[in-house]
Amino acid sequence: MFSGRDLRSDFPVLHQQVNGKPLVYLDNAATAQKPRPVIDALIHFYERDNSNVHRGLHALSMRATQAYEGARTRVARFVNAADPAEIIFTRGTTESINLVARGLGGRLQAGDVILTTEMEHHSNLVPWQQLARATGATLRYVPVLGNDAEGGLDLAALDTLLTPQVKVFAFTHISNTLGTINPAAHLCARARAVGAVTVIDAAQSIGHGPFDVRDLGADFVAFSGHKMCGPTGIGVLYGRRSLLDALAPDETGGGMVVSVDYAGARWKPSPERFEAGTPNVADAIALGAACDYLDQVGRDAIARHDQALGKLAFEKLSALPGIRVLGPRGERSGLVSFAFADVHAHDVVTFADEDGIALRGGHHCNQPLMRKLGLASTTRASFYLYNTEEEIDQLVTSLRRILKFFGAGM
Ligand code: 7TS
Repeated sequence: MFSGRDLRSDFPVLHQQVNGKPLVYLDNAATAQKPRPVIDALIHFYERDNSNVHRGLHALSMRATQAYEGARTRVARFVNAADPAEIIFTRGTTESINLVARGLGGRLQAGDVILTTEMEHHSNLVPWQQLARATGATLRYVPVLGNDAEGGLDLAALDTLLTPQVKVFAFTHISNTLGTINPAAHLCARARAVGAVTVIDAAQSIGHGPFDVRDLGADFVAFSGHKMCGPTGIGVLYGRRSLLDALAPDETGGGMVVSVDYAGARWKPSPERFEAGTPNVADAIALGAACDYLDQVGRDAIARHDQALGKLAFEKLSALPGIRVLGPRGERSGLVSFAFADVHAHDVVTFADEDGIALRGGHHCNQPLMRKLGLASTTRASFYLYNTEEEIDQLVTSLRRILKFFGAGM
């Protein structure tokens, strides 16, 4: 096991003052900070190897191509994919989910069902709404258990919801608002039993613990590089090879065709089929460096560390007056959302910022869930490998100052 404190020297951005206080960065569910090896990988590429990939026979192009395809192989190993061709580079989770949703369009029709859950981020919700609208399919939701219950999915409801009409089951692995860890392998197995294709939104889980697409039995998995210590602008769609080869490409153009004439074109197989145009070479390579970094720290250890901080924060925050802390009391991920009866989330974030603490306040792209919970917004603290128990104490101290200022809940 490592201590968050030991890793902080790897992250240059953490060593600064904000509003005259040492930065306490607790907005990791929005985006994670980048360790030196990831920054160095970007610098190295642009200083030494920058060139377009797949098209050149000169030295730089060959080096760039090798590094780019090496990153694909690295990511494949990171998620235990059977074949690097199952890894498609995208801009991030949102683009990955859109790519699957649009690609599956031709296979759905009226009478079919797309199943998702009530706890989805808008990025794993709106694309399915659009697909339902375009195909006449019906969108159904697995309920989230009651207002003050544990914030888990109502698994008993799957008995009636998972019918042979369900063609796609798309669900989040970890809720970015509740901190719930969904039983992804179980959900994939249940979906498979009725012949439904599974799409896992792994945005909040991928960098926070071990992740094995084959153990999970997942058909498609979407994630973002920037939430796992990698750069922004790069993400991944994992797809089971047989499914990818049957998926229609979303974008067409250079690099994804075998041959073109004035009458039409023929597609290459995956992954090129889904990567039209010049890809995001540098960020893909730096994502490979992020995989190296996380594996070097140890993903089991990261999971234990992040979940321990999530649990501790849940306990300490629950003791504050007038607070409602969302999500499961037991096992939970390393993030905690909360709402005060008398203080608006945006005021909490602004006050915490004065103390050098970065939080997030709002609906977290979970508007339907917020409405169901009877809330307009929450404040969220989200932890990662460089965070410490002392930072949770600093958060609690700051929150007490805020409550005192507003004379709230005292
Ligand atoms: N799915 C989940 C579960 C997420 O938490 C997010 C981003 C996305 C999808 C979209 O990822 P993107 O990289 O394509 O934007 N979540 C958040 C958040 O909670 N606060 O800011 C972004």
